[in-house]
Amino acid sequence: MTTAPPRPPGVGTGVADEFFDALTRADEQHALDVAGGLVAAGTPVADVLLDLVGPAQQRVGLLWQRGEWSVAQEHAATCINERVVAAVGGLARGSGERGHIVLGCLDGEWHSLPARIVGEVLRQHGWRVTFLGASVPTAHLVSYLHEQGPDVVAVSCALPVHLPGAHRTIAAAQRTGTPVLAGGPGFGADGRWARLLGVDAYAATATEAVGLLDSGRWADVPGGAGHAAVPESGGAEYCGLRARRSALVRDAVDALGGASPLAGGGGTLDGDAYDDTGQLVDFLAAAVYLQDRDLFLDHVRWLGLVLAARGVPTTGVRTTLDSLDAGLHDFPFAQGCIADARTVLAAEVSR
Ligand code: B12
Repeated sequence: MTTAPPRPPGVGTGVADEFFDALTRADEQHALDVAGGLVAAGTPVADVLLDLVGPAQQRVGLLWQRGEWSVAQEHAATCINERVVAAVGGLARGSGERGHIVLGCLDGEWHSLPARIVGEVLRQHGWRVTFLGASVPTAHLVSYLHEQGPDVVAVSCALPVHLPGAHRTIAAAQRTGTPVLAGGPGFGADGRWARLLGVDAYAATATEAVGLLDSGRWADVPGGAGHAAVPESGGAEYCGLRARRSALVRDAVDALGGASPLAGGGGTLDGDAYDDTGQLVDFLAAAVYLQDRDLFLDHVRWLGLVLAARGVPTTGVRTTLDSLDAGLHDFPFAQGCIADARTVLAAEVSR
């Protein structure tokens, strides 16, 4: 009778807590030791990345969202995790024999760590991965695809505000003959926006991506196979909104006397008035582009949560919405989004 080999240790709650505690204290060495210790004990590198580092990063985000961690604490933890991913990833050699994947973040997208984790996991599973990092300009990505001729280009998106730009990137990449794999929460929880933009495939997780790439059954992906359901121009209302962007932002900032819509006493969230207002307008534009009110409403709901956590009233956001409403009186879809956003904010406030 043969005995089954011992199961490699998984990432238990105790280890995860110890790791998170090290991030909380910004103790880089201890975090590296915990992650490296797991690999030394036989835990696969991919499990350490997906079950230890990934969830810890998400927890960091939640603590920042709730106002319990400062931006500096979040940055420190993220920098440590970037080192952990590099160190742990370097402990195992990938064969690279399955094919070549070029992976990067969409133009304007600075959340590079999620993509980095995905890249390492794919590498562990035998793919040669060229990681292009954060915010890759479309034209440069396309030239690179022409030069390198990879089997797949994978794009990561954390914030749906980048989706109008993503559409151009996806279409341009496909014109080079390279199939596009999309992933990240910015494409919608179920990847529905990725499909609207006509990606060849979408995977919610690195593990799903490994299975999909290994199977080679790209055409079986529901709604995939490179047919966009929205026009690449975004339609007339989107074009009009983009053309009016500067005026919309200027009028909204004037309506608040030069303050950010996120200002109001908390002091930990509000940045530049023009940047904060511009971001709200860009989320609205992305919702108009995809003709999906939820894209804007999710963002407004999130804003309500972050402001409430800091005791900041939503007055600034509401004044901004009023100003956008006036500036977009002839834009029916945007008006619907703004009307629903007021309801969403009111519901958050009365909670
Ligand atoms: C670290 C971080 C940052 C860092 C990023 C540094 C870096 N080098 O990556 C910095 C400081 C730059 C940053 C900036 C911002 N951030 Co930020 N950030 C985060 C944080 C805390 C962690 C991100 C992360 O690494 N997550 C962990 C990974 C493992 O999870 P994941 O993203 O879901 O990725 C997995 C899957 O989705 C999938 N996947 C991802 N990509 C791909 C790609 C492919 C091809 C496939 C197959 C799979 C796949 O696999 C991944 C691995 O398991 C998140 C919180 C969170 N919940 O994620 C906020 C978060 C994403 N950020 C947020 C915000 C608002 C911002 C800013 C707008 C803040 C500001 N006002 O400036 C800016 C925007 C910058 C920009 N233009 O991109 C919000 C977004 C809320 C929203 N939906 O609107 C979040 C959710 C924080 C929060 N809880 O409120 N951020």
